[in-house]
Amino acid sequence: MAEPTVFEKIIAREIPAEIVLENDRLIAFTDIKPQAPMHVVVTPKTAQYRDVVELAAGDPDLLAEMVQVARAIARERAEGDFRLVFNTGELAGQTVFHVHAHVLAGSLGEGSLA
Ligand code: DGP
Repeated sequence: MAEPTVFEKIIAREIPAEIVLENDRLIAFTDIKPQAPMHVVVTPKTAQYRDVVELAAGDPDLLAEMVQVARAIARERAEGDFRLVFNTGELAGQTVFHVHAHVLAGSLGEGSLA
């Protein structure tokens, strides 16, 4: 068995996080290193998929649900418009290999990428 990632520890309440939404399949919490006025991470509770490519192939409905949840959070916590970033692979900045979306909203600064 692989070592649990930090997200699995958040899901298991082993480490604290500001949880903004949770249902039976997904959890969303504020990012510890925010890169926009609103920066929330949305991630499946299952640790089965390491990145969005695996998730899209294995459970496209769950990926679609992540997008809907991102929209709901951006409507509730910001003005509704948002960016969705899936860092995919180490060279692209992925550090936690448990698929997750960064939901970013607010003033992002010129040309910034999370
Ligand atoms: P990525 O680099 O795309 O794999 O994104 C991982 C994100 O997870 C990064 O923006 C920081 C965030 N993160 C890492 N550890 C913690 C933590 O313990 N709590 C919270 N809330 N976020 C974390």
